Amino acid sequence: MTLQAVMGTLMKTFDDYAKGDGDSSTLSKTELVNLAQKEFPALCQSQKKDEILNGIFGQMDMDGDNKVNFKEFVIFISCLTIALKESM
Ligand SMILES: [Ca+2]
Repeated sequence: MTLQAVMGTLMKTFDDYAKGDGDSSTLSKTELVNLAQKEFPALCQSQKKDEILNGIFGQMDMDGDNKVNFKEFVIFISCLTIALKESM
């Protein structure tokens, strides 16, 4: 897979989950939970998943408007990727 394909996957994944409600340009908390359940199943098996997901949503929503836009989504995925590499 090329890096360009990875970027396309990021865009498509965001769009697929963001269109769950009337506003397809942002992820609501419900849409983020749906995304996490399908894309990060191991996380959602944790008994603390509600606490974890609330914390993640708060960290992703950098401007505090209670929605996650594409820029906030990509910045968070990048930070998560850095943390994953550092944990290896
Ligand atoms: Ca936001």
